[in-house]
Amino acid sequence: MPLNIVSADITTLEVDAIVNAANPGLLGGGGVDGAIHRAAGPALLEACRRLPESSPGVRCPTGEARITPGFDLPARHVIHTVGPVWHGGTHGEPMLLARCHRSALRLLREHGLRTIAFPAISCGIYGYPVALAATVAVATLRDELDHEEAIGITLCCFSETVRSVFQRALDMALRGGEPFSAT
Ligand code: AR6
Repeated sequence: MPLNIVSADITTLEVDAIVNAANPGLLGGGGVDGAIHRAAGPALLEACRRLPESSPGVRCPTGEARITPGFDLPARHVIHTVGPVWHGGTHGEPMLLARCHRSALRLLREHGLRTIAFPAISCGIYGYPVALAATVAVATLRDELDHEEAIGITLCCFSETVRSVFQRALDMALRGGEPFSAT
């Protein structure tokens, strides 16, 4: 199945799982996290509250993922992951962002699910430059698709501007080039 890039509100997508760009507490927040909680209804917060803490206040460390039902969403499940906060790129941000995508796909497979939509993890409040995040997301997801053809992945961007950046990263990856070289 292909890797699709769309411009949409992720809470409207009818897929097996949408990914939430959450924070380690998993008790909601702004951005896509807030939108998902509003659309899923209060049962989502209760489900998140029931997830065990690995340390005080931490239900999902950066780079890991947790799954809950989707409740009132058209998506059957929500896979919550926590992207890295951008600190200039020298604090393991690309590795952690790649790990988010891999962790979410691992949960998808473990639950026998087939279709998943990702937002632009870390590209909002967490400040990751969109072009750099797009390169990591596209490379990681294409690598995963090489090993698992039976899943369908949608990259769901919240604006046409962000969608075009992700599309460019994918086009360049398909051509085997550097996505944002100076030339
Ligand atoms: N559908 C799709 N994408 C969306 C939507 C939506 N409904 N709403 C926003 N985006 P952000 P982060 C885009 O800030 O950077 C929260 O408070 C948005 O335009 O949601 O990982 C969490 O609790 C951007 O491109 O997530 C954390 O504290 C992308 O989603 C923190 O924000 C990600 O932006 C996580 O920050």
